[in-house]
Formats: sequence, C-alpha cells, structure tokens
Amino acid sequence: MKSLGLGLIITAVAATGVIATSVHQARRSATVRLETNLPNLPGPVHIGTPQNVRSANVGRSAVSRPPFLAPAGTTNVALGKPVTTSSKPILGRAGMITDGNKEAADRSCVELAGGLQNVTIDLGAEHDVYAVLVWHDYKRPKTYFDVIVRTAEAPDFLTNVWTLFNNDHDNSAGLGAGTDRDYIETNDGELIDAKGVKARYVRLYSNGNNANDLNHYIEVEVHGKPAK
Ligand SMILES: [Ca+2]
Ligand SMILES: [Ca+2]
Repeated sequence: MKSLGLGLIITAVAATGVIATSVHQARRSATVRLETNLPNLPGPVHIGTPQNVRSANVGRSAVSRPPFLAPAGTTNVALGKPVTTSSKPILGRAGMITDGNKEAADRSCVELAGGLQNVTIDLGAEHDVYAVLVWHDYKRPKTYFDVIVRTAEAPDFLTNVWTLFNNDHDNSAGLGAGTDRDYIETNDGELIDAKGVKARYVRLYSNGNNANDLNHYIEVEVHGKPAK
C-alpha cells in the first residue's frame, strides 16, 4: 500500500487471483483499488438511524464500503480546485470543500443557508470521472435531503449533463425524482459511482438535514483522470 501524499491511498489489485481470462488479465493490470484516507470521528462511531428523519428511505448505518475499482492513474482531481456556492457561506468559505481537510470539526465545515442549495466544482478541464465522494457534516448521524450530484461540460449545466446520484424522491428540487437511498453521514463519506462520465463541472445539491434546514460540506472528492 502506497500513500500518495494527497490524502489518497491507491492499492494495486494485482494479486487477487480471482480473474482468469486474458481480457480480464488486461483489465486487472489497468485497474486499481480506489480508497481515500478516512477521517476519524472525534468520539465513538455513531450507529443507528437518527430520530425525526422525514424520509423513510434511510439506507444504512456506519459501515465501511466494499473496494471500488478505477483505472490506474485515477486521483482526486477536485483537490484545490475552485468551488462556487449558490449562497454565501454562513460559516467557512467555499474553497474548504476541496482543501483536502476532512476533519470532523466545526472549523472544517462550510455551512450554507437553509433550503435547496448547491456547490459547484470546476475541475479546470474535461475529465473522465469515476467516483465522487462527499462528506457533509458527519460529526453527528445526520441525513441530508435532496442530495443530487450532477456533472456537466459547461457551467450552465445545459450540455452533456449526467445525474450520478439523486435521492429527491418527491422531486421537490425540480430536477426529476430520484430513486437513490437516503443515508446517514459517517466518516466514510458517501461514494458515488460516476462510471467514467466526461465532465468539467460537478454540482452537488442538498436541502437541509434531519436536524435543521442548513446545508453543510466538509469535503468533496472527485476521482478521475484528464480526458484524452
Ligand atoms: Ca475540507
Ligand atoms: Ca425532496
């Protein structure tokens, strides 16, 4: 296991011994196990469903996810990239969303106003995107509502738009009803499969959480490679 210094740990999956055919041999050499350094919680790991969650579609409690494979060379291409927000942050500043700091502390958290808000990351150029990881405020077992993650070619989000995740079950955000599950925030973050879409811009929506109407981000990672 090799640490790449940017908070990312990539582990080659060369020796799994599971894949047999020559085609899969080639794929095996071209893929790596994508992981990220997970921040520690300040206290005991929280388990269970938070109280007073409006939605019944809560999917899981704190569990580590299975390995996620991505092409070799995949890195967090959002690190240090500019972020714009739909409203001026109440606490923190937009750039903290891609600064690599995932600490569970109020000083690491960007707080946006209540209601439907979004943050947009400009990757600076078109990338092949394989995964998006998002940490809202995971210090407590919160569930955020209307979590929608989209990618696009241009900042107007009118061209080549892909929706990677959508748990807005009643279409209250007006971007179409989604079928993804609500989830409880943990230090694992939420890993969203982007399936190699080509994108320059990544936009994440949310509409408050089960504790209050505010929106929070500690970090967003976009794992990808420059598009060829
Ligand atoms: Ca951060
Ligand atoms: Ca909704």
